Amino acid sequence: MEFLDRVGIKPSNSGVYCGRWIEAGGDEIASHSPATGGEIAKLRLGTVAEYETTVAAAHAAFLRWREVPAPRRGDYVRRMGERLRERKEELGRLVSLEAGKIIEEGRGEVQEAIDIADFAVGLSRQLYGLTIASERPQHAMRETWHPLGVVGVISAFNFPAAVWAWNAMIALVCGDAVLWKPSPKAALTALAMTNVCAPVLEEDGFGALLGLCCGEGSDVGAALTHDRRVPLVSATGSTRMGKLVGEVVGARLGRTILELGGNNAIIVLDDADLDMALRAILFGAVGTAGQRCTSTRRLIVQSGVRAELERRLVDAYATIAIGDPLDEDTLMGPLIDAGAVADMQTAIERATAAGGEVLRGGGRLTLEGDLAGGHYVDPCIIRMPQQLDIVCEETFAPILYILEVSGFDAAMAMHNAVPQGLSSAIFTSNISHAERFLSAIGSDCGIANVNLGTSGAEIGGAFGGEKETGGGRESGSDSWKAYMRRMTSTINWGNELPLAQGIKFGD
Ligand code: UN1
Repeated sequence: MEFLDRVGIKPSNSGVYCGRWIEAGGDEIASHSPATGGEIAKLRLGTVAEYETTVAAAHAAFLRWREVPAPRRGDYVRRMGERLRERKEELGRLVSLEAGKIIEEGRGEVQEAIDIADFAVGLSRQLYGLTIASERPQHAMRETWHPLGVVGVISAFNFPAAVWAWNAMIALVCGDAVLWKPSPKAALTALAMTNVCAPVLEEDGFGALLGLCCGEGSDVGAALTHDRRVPLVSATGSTRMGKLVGEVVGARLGRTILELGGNNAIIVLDDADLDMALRAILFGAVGTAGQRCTSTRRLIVQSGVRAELERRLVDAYATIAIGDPLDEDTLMGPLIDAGAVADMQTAIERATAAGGEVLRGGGRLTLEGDLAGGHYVDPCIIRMPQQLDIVCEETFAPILYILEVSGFDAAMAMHNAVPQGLSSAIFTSNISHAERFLSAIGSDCGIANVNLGTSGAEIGGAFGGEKETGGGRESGSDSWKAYMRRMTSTINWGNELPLAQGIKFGD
């Protein structure tokens, strides 16, 4: 696989970078393709010892980086974006090979990293503070934003490149350093992203700003979350993991950005455009084999169109090409590993035991030839009598639960009655229902869409969700503020010392 060489992946690799690749002291693991089960390459994990080296180097680099003017920091990020453009195809192939998502989505993921780099470049000239009218004569007030320090990034297997880029590109222009602990299930992509981006910084001795320490959550992850040199930890993954991270970082009063589980629904009302709804549901529920945090897991459909939509979905599912994610014609690749296949089977068993009716799919698939060792499944549609416990949980697999409702109010109540609050969507041609869905009494999610699906957000908006999704926001809009510290300053340019609130003190 020659393309791996072009993004710096060798048969054996170190998983630790601190301005240069250093020898890692942990176990050597092999990264396997979920599509074939075959080994892609080996990498040696870091331990707490290498974590220490990496964080110390990142912190030292931060102390110099914070003095570089933000637009000049943006210029480094611009050059990273250019290098990502040059290596888009190779990186996209690696994402596809290692995470199992189809090649088109692999490319899309690298494009998402390029887009956020572009966004960050513009942002580097727009880290605006405020001026505030002072109540005191001859006084001025202002807010200034300053760099924070080393930002820890914990990323999941399913977006092994883009989610790091959301954090890293923004953190860099904000004047921070980054220390990345990727999922061991997709660590080669982390190596490759570092190989492509860090040389831009290395030229000026700033390579350690993009620290990388592949390792286990129990040692490297724990060291990172406990570390007072890391004022902000941005973590993407399960709610279980996020609660741990939140507790540990919260106990030292550090900051977190948590982007955790989703249980995203599409509501389809009787007046919806069913052609559009169908396409959105397919992309949301089957795309990335249901392994996005934004994947569509619930379809809440009004009685008048339930039967037709169900029929059309069952027909459409039957046409989905399942197979090698690197084949351009494939629409659904494998799940990440055998554990994910088992979790899907368990969820289906629980749903049927509770009265759910499988309308199609759900089984494990054994494909032929090279693909025989892959983790393939048949995407599943289950009609549920009610929103029972299993429907309230996030299962990272292509299971779509269908729930019938009588109208908008019932749909809305059901929609919000789950613990998670990431993404949501409604299909309707009724402007009143659409606007109510987006209003304070509508969707309780961080993302709410009208006449498009739950997944596939653009980078320009703030990304994240409420409730057990963790409340963090990453990527666009003003998410950058979480990566900086705010300073409020009052300047007295007169010759008196008036006190605020008109207080007289010994005058
Ligand atoms: C994730 O699954 O963790 O909105 C991120 C989307 C992508 C990002 C998903 N832009 O589906």
